[in-house]
Amino acid sequence: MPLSSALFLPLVLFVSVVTFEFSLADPEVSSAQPDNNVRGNSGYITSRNYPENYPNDEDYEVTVTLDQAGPQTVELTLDDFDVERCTLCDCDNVLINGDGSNRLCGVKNGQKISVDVAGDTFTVTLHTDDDVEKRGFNISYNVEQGESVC
Ligand SMILES: *[C@@H]1O[C@H](CO)[C@@H](O)[C@H](O)[C@H]1NC(C)=O
Ligand SMILES: [Ca+2]
Ligand SMILES: [Ca+2]
Repeated sequence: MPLSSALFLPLVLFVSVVTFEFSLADPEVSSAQPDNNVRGNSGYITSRNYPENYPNDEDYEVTVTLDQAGPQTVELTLDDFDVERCTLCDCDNVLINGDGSNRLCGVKNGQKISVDVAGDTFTVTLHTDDDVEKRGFNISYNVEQGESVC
């Protein structure tokens, strides 16, 4: 029937254009990827895409869940750490437990940081601005001391 095919053809064109746009958009949704979560009393915390460069314009939060609640001390070692450096770490920066008094940036291989953890989780957040992507980090951690409660 001429009328129904006249309606059908534009519909097919419309659907294929929409499908094409979705497949084009797909690889660009990096900020929609889930954040990385880590479990256990020791392990590694890495930035997105490590050892490839991290992306611009995001807050990437890794939540580490330990085997028990605290209070306890966790030792972090910055085994590999390369984050864009600006004065006061205002460009890209890493916060442990959201603690703005201890912003990390620059190249800091081998540095150790002790973190007091009250509960059973802590977070490592990488904030990035709109340019200069670096490799990011591979941080090892282990629970150093737990307070045994009798
Ligand atoms: C982080 O470093 C450890 C120790 O060198 C290594 O085994 C691990 O594969 C690294 N993680 C990534 C994602 O490269
Ligand atoms: Ca920048
Ligand atoms: Ca940057």
